[in-house]
Amino acid sequence: MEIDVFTLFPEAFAWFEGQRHVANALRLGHRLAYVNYRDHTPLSAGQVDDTPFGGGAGMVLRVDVVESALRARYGRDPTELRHERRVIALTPGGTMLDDALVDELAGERALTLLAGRYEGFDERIIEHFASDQVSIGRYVLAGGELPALVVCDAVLRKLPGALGHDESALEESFSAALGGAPEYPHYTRPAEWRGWEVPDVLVSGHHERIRQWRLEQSRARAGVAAGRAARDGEGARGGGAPGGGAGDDGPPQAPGGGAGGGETGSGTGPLP
Ligand code: 6GU
Repeated sequence: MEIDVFTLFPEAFAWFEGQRHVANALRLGHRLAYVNYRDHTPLSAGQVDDTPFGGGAGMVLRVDVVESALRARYGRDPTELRHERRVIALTPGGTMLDDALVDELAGERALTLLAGRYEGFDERIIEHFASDQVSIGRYVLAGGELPALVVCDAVLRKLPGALGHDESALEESFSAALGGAPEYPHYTRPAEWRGWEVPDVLVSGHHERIRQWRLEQSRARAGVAAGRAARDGEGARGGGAPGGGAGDDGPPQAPGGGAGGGETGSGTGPLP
């Protein structure tokens, strides 16, 4: 996989390349490259943006500047590029990034990410150069660099060999292996801390019971997430849901579950 990030702040990505999964992916032959719009602007004094027609606050990234940067990188008319590779404009109103979209992007040979700054892109950039618009959430950030990092992180860790164990990305939150549900809770040593015990089943050595318990926990968390989403009147947010439900093995309640230790209750409803 080859990812080109177009940005005014390539230095924002230096730390990221030191992350283990990213370094692994690069070592395996995947590529990350940056193009600074400012290095290719046809305008004087490094100008890349301008005030919006019709008035209003902020500055808008210019279409001629982005065209020039894309031409410099790919040596052709950028309107043709999106038929050959995904050209993704990072915009707050774009398609919400989720695990399924990450999987889809991880299957591509090459990606181009366009990060904007200020008020965003001249609409003609999106209309004529981009194949997709992607958002990382319904809130506004000051620029596309953090979203570009999020996309790169999520995509690169899916590549075979990027994580320590190939399986680590298979059975994780929101994956197909868990039916799109959040992941089950994890525990490590010490087995008891301040009276907080690890669920018995996990130290039982019964692999099938452990597998069952984890599936139940994952499903219970999906129920909690769905309940929360229903109350919020919006799509599931998932992630880190306080797990309520205990399985048949009677482990202590998952964090936030409330009920006393060791109880084998099933109270898995959404929290108030
Ligand atoms: Cl992709 N860009 C910006 N500027 N803000 C965002 C976003 C993208 N996704 C969520 N907020």
